[in-house]
Parts: sequence; structure tokens; C-alpha cells
Amino acid sequence: MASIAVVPGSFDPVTLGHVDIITRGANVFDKVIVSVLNNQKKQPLFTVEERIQLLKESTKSLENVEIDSFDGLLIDYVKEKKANAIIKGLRAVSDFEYELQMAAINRKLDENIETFFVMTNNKYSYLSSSIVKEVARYGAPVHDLVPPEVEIALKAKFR
Ligand code: COD
Repeated sequence: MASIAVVPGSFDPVTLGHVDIITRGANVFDKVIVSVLNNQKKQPLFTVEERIQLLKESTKSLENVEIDSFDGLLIDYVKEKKANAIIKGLRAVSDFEYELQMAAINRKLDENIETFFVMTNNKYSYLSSSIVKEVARYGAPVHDLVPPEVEIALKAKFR
């Protein structure tokens, strides 16, 4: 049976921290599906379509990575995709409590789907989409925080 993992997230926008965990997941699993949560409650900077496009461009060299979107419960989506794992990134102790709770509820909803945690690469431990947006909004350089296509897209948004 092929091992298929879902990397869920908001990706508003994708950062080098995200690309790092996607790449490391793709080195271990047969297939990785990166999926953008279509969350009606949040007010994103980029539309779901824009986020998908930026993820596609940022991961184009990874042959076993697919980009998609979902709404509703993550576990239902994972089952629909016939995946057997969820990959999450951990940056700091502050991520841990929330992720522990998420992993526990997802395991309760389906005990056959396992959550795998990938420790952040030290050089991206401070990095989040929110930080990137704040830096870009005030015109500071973001080239070492995001893939080149995201840097261009951010410049266009904040022009
Ligand atoms: N280094 C390593 N990992 C990172 C970094 C970094 N610098 N930055 C982000 N990550 C990881 C995050 O920890 C996360 O695992 C992933 O990358 C995506 O990050 P974000 O910020 O784009 O996405 P989030 O955290 O907003 O995504 C939240 C989910 C969409 C995963 C979550 O809300 C969800 O599963 N929602 C669906 C509803 C559901 O099923 N809820 C649970 C049951 S009630």
C-alpha cells in the first residue's frame, strides 16, 4: 500500500518553513498532498486560488507533491483522499499544546490515521505567514523568508 500524507494549512502565503516540511515529508512518503484550508471565518491576504498557485510554483521540483484545497474537518478530507497520515510542523513549545490537542481529536475521530510532527529547521524556527506579511507590508525584504514567486506576489499586494 502506498503511503500518502496530507500537509494541511492556511499557507497565507507559503513560506520557506512550509517548503522545508513539505520537502522533508516528500522524502519519506510515497505521495504528499498539501492542502489549503478554505476557512470562511478568516480574512486572508491571498485567495485560495492564489495560495494554491503559489504552492504549485514553490514545490514544482517535487514530483510526488500535489496541491489541493479542503473545507470542513481535516480527518474527513484525509479519508476522502485515501491518505494514512497527517504531517504537521512544530516550531516552538507554544505550537505543541495546540497540536497535541489536534492530534488527539483527530485520532479519536479515526484511529487509523497517524499524525507525524516534523521539527522546524532551526533557520526557520521564527518564521510564520503572519510575520512575513507584517515584514512585507512595511516594505522590508522577504527574499530569505519566502520562495521567489511569493516575494513577487507580496510586492504586488502591498504596492
Ligand atoms: N517551520 C516548521 N513548520 C511550520 C513553519 C515553520 N517555520 N511555519 C508553519 N509550519 C507548519 C505549521 O505548524 C502547520 O503544521 C503547517 O506548517 C501549516 O501552517 P499554517 O500556519 O499555514 O496553517 P495553520 O496552522 O493555520 O493550519 C491549521 C489547520 C488548517 C491545519 C487546522 O486549522 C485544521 O486542521 N483545520 C480543519 C478543521 C479541523 O479538522 N479541525 C480539527 C478537529 S476539531
